[in-house]
Amino acid sequence: MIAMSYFNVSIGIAFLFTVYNGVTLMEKIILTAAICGAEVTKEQNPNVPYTVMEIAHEARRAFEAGAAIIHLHVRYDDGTPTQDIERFSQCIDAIKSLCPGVIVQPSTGGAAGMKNDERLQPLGLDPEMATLDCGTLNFGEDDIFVNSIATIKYFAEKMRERNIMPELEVFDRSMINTALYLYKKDFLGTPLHFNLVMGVKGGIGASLGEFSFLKDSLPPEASFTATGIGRNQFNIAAMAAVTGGHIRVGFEDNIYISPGELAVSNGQLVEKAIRIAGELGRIPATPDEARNILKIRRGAK
Ligand code: KMH
Ligand code: ZN
Repeated sequence: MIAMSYFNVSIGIAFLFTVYNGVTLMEKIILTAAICGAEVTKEQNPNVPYTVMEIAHEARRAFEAGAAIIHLHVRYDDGTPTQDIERFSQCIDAIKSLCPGVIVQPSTGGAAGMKNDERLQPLGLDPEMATLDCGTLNFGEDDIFVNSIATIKYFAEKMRERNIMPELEVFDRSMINTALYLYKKDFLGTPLHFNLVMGVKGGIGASLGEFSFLKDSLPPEASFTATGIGRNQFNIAAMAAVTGGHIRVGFEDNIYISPGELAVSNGQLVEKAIRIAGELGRIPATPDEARNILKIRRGAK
């Protein structure tokens, strides 16, 4: 009797893990590490990297922990965010030498207030992927992150010209509408890959209901990563893991390993996300597996 119910429970769990929402969950999960960001400072967490070597070593810690993608902002040595192509080039070279094969995904968001062509500079290095922010929102207390539809079209064209895969950053439901509008107008091709960024002050929250709402708004064939800001980081990671999504963690989004305890590195955040995903039946993808899952081309810088 006990053996029978154990058997039934096992079958039930296997079924759940296999067919939830038509997705096979016993599958690889892509970990993205957003190691630096443009806003977070050493005053908030002294382990936030600024210099080229600090950025490269933080990338390595994340890579060794299992990150396949490094979402990259860069700073000058005093912490000022920059989209300068030279600085990106130095950081990408240093990251690639310490993290062989890793996918580097430069930000084209930069910091709020930067001009469009300033933000686009890292595309000149022909990365495999880059972010494409799909709308305007209040960003924290004081800033507005401006992305008009004309701007998004301009960025999408620049990425297409260079065969760079956009990761579609959506901070709210309306931005999915905008992305799908741009797809319909042929500014974006398939496959569509989204990053659901949840919990920015000014954007959508990070509750289970909001996560389901955003996820269920995606086209079924699209892939997605989910990013929870601040205390939402690991809740959102778990939600992504059980629904067939991928996970982003890192200092850009959260500086704590647990409430009140600062993280010592991006690697520690990646390790925790992988531990959670592992308990839920997901295995971290290598960079090459991530390239296959996302169908991104090989051979770019
Ligand atoms: N720093 C934010 C204003 C991105 O990387 O594409 C925008 C941002 C998004 O971080
Ligand atoms: Zn970013």
